Amino acid sequence: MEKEKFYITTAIAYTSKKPHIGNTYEIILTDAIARFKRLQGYDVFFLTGTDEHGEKIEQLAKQSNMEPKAYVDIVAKEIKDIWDLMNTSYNKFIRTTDDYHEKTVQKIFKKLYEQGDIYKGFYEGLYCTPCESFFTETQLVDGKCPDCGREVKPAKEEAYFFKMSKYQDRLLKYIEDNPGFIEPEARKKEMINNFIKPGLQDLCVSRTSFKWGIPVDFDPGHVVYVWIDALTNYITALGYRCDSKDELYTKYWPADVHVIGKDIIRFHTIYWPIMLMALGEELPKKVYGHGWYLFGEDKMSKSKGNVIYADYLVKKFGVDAIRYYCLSEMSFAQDGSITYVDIINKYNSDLANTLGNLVNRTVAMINKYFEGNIYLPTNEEQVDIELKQYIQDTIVRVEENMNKLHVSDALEEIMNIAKRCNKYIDETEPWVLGKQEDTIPRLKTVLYNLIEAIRILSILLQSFMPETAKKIQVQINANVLDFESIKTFGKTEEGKVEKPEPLFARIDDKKMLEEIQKDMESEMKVEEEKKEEEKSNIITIDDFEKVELKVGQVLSVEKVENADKLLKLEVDLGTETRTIVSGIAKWYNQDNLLNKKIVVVTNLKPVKLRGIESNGMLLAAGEEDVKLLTIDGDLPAGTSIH
Ligand code: ME8
Repeated sequence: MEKEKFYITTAIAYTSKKPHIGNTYEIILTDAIARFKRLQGYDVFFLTGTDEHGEKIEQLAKQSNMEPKAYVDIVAKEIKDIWDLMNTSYNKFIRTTDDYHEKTVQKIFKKLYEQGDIYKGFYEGLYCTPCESFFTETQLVDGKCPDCGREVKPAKEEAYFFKMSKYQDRLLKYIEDNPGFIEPEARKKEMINNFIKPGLQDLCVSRTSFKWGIPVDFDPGHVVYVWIDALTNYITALGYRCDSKDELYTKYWPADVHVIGKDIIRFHTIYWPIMLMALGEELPKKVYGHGWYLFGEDKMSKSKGNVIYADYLVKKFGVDAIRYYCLSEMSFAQDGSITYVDIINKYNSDLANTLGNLVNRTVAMINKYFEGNIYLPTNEEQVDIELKQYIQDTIVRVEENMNKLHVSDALEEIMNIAKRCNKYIDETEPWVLGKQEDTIPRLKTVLYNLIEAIRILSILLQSFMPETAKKIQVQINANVLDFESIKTFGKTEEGKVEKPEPLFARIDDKKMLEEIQKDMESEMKVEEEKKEEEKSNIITIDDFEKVELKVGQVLSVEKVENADKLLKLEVDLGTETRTIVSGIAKWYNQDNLLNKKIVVVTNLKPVKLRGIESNGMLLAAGEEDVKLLTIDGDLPAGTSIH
């Protein structure tokens, strides 16, 4: 029978800077869902990638003295390396600078323009550069950007717009007809009541104020503004080419779920479906906006120095411990909190004490009593029936939770199997059974039940902690590993376990926190040294080239009334004459200045001195005795100096 398809995506991460643990949570979450679906027998396609255009990225590249493409190449690699480090099983990593994506976006833009969904106009509003978004006055929070809380500035530019309102009734109907489309439910009401019902604003879809974007091919100067470029990744990655469609697209589209953060729900549940309607394509089945990880109670921010990165956490705690923490500490539709103390506590209680201990004790007892041999069970007691029932019920609850995307609840249920098994050990007291010959058959049964429970647990765990699940399966030599096999208790056959290997060594919390403190201090030192370096007066050639210098010839010299030090000069700059006010009256006058060829800074912001606008600056040397810089030889006025 052909497998049912399941297409799942993450948001594509901005290549503005290295992703923090919050962004990393999203790929781990999506990975757990994708792996679980594969386990359930679906044919899964899991897409992730990077969002690489925009003004902010252009600015950041400039600050690093780099071309935007060279800059995004570095950050995209950093992102991909972290996704790989976290052992995520994506099928494709798309970059919005990929050639096929750029070409398709141009075709899409043109098609929408030609069919009248996009028109040209002017955009005026309050603009937030980091978020690359315009806002109206009423959308601001305390006069600042509602998304990031930073300053906004008034801006106006020629731009193309997407007529959103044309599709709003159809969108509303789709949302109402498909109750599972927007998750969580509360955000659905917000989208309907705050955005769709009051009437959708047209969306600005091109920009002229920066260059780093996909060019609108029929109107040079315009680049496609971020959302058409970014959202369409979900279809271009599958081979949607506007005028043709690859097999992959026909097979996997529409998406079964777009997993994204709560801040971009509006873009995915309003603009994206409307773009698809305009293209005549099917809409995604579900958009799930997860919560955000906070550092304790605070939003993570570099300036607050509370940004946590996944690679550092992995170095300290290991990949699976971090996957486990991230997946279990954020409940469905809520925000989560992350602190080093909480990670250590959870690691010690859940991973070292509950899970690690269970596997270790069980494997150690089988080695101790039966030289590693697993024997089939012989006699069943009430405690065994209860254990089996508990496990069967739990499997159902895990599946139900995963189908609802209640991932942390599913994981908690799985961990409860380990707790329940530890309780079973207390109830059956294998160390007592091992003392007498006549209870040995019972001991064999108890240890069999534990190994079988651990096998089931490891299969359920593999979507969340793949490496740990594998390690467990290797230790117990489990070879029946399919999902169906866990639905009947007792698939383990006679066999042997390996020697016990601890899965998670307990962490000394005091020592670990001291280490982290030290690491943070040395990182802060490096940051400070970097800042000091930036503050020092070394400049790059690019900095120097910002100053525009030209040869100027003095055409007239006048004293400024009531100002002993100032002279007003008219200076010929070849294509124009400028008025420059300069404080050189003590050393210069008409006689020694007229017709002189001097050096002028021509791109300085004009200033008013004694009511006269001075438009440029002369270069001179000395404090007590001042001499103007002149030209050695003859060059025409206006010659640029470099
Ligand atoms: O939004 N906790 O990219 P991005 C959890 N390029 N999730 C968080 C988070 C936190 N503290 N901070 C951010 C973009 N995220 C766009 C997406 S999709 C076509 C374009 C989530 O790098 C955020 O909500 O800023 C988003 O889903 C993802 O990380 C990438 O964020």
